[in-house]
Amino acid sequence: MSRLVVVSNRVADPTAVQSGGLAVAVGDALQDGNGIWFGWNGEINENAEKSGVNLERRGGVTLATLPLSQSEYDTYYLGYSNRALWPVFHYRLDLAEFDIQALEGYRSVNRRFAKSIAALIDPSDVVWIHDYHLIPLAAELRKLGAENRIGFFLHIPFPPPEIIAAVPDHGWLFDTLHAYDVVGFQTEQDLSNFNRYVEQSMASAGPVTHPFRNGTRKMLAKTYPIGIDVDSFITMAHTPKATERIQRLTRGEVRNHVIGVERLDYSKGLPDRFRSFRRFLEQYPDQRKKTVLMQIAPPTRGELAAYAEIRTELEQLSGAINGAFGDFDWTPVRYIHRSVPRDTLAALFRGSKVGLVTPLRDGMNLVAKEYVAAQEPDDPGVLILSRFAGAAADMEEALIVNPYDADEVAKALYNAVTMELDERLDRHGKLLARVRKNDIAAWRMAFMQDLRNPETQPPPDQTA
Ligand code: GDG
Repeated sequence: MSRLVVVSNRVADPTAVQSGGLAVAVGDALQDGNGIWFGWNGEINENAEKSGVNLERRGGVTLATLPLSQSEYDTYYLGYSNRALWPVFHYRLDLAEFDIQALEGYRSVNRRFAKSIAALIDPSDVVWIHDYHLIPLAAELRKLGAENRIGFFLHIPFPPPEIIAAVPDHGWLFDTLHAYDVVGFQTEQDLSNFNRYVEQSMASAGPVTHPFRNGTRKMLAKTYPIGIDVDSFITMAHTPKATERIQRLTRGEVRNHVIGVERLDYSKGLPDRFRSFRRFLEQYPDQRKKTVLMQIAPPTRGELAAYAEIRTELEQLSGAINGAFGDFDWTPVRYIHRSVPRDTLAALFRGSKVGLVTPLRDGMNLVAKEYVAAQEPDDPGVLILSRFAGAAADMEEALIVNPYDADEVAKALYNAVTMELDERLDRHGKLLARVRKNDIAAWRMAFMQDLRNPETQPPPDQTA
C-alpha cells in the first residue's frame, strides 16, 4: 500500500501517554502504511527559513519537522491563523483582525511547507492535511507538480458565506480548496455552509453535488464527524488511582460536582457558563453548598489580546461568585488555569455528576464524548451540551442548551442534579452507543477510504 503523509501545524509524539485522541488516531493511521507526519516542531529559530527538515523515527512513524522563524510565527501562526481565521471560522467577526503582512506570512509558510513536503514524497504517496493553518497547502503542492491524492480535514466549523464575505481575499483562500481530492467537515451544517459558499462564488446555476468538478480537478466534500478512543478513555477513568481520586473529591458534603474542561478560548463560552452557574445559585438556593463547579481551563495563545481579556474576565467572574455565595466551608467555583494530566481529567469526569459543555461555537467538542465515556454505566452523570457544538448533532440525549441563555442553562443544571436514575441510565446508554459508533477509528477509516479510493472521483464526462 502507498505511504500516508499526514501534515498538521504541530506534530505530536504518537507514543506519548498524555497524547490526545487526534495524535493517537493520526499515529494509528500512519502505522498502517509506514507513514510520515510532517509539521512545525514548536520551536522558533532565527535560521528557520534556511533550516532543513529533521527526520526522526517514533513508534513506527517518521516525524518530519521544521522550526518557524519569529516573523513566521507572528504572521502565519498568530497573525493570520489565529487573529483572522480562528475568529472568522467561529463566527466572531468582531474579534477578527486582517493584516496584509499576516496574510503574506501565511502564504509563505504554506509555500515553504509545500517545498519541503514535495522533496519528501513519492508520486504514489497519499497526503492528509489538517486544519485552518494549512488550507492553501495542496494548491502549493500542485504548483510544484504533485499529482498525489491529497485530502483536507477542517477540525473547526465552516461559517456561512455571509460571514466569509468579510474576509479580504477570501476568493483566493477558498479557491485553493479545489486543489484537494477530498475535503472533510465535522457536521452537515459545515458542509452546507461550504456548498452555499461554492454556489455563490461560482454563480452556480443550482445546488452543488459531490464529487464536484472545478476545471480539470474533481473534489469530494463530505462530513466525517471526529470521535474519541472510547475504550482507552474508559480504562483511564477506571484505574485504582482514578478511583482513589474520586473518593477524595467526593468525601465532603458537596453532592453535585459539575465539571467543565477546555482550553481558555473565547469560543468555549466560559464567561457565559460562569454567569449561568451564578444564575443557578440565585434561582435554586436549596442547591447551594451541595454543588460545586470545577472549571479546568489551561492557557492557550496567551500572546493574543482576546485571550488575555477573557482570562481577566473569568478571574473576576469566579471571584465575584465565590465572594457573593461562598462560605467558610464551601467554595462554589473552583477555577484551575493550568493543564491537568489526562488520567486526572478522566477521573474527574467519572466523579462529576454533571458535564457542563457549553461552547458558543465548536467544530465537534471531544470533551462531551470523553465525559460520556468516563461515566459509571450503572450510575451515570448527565451531560449538558451547547446546541452550537458540532457534537450536538448526534448527542441528542444530552440536555441540549442555548449557552447564551443563562436561565435555560441554570434550569438544565437543576434538571441534571435532580434527575432520577432511570432517566440518567436511559440517556447515558443511548449516548454511549453513539459515541462508540462514531469513534476515532471510524472517523479515520471513513476519511482514508475516500482518500485512497479514486472511485470517489466522478466519471470523466460529469460536470458540475
Ligand atoms: C479542535 C476543535 C474539535 C483539555 N484540557 C486539558 C486537556 N484537554 C483535552 C480534552 C480534549 C482536547 O483537549 C480538546 O478537544 P476539543 O475537541 O474539546 O477542543 P479543541 O482543542 O478546540 O479542538 C474541536 C477538535 O479540534 C477535534 O477535531 O472537536 O471542535 O476546536 O481531548 O480532554 N487535556 C489534558 N489536560 C488539560 O488540561 N491532558
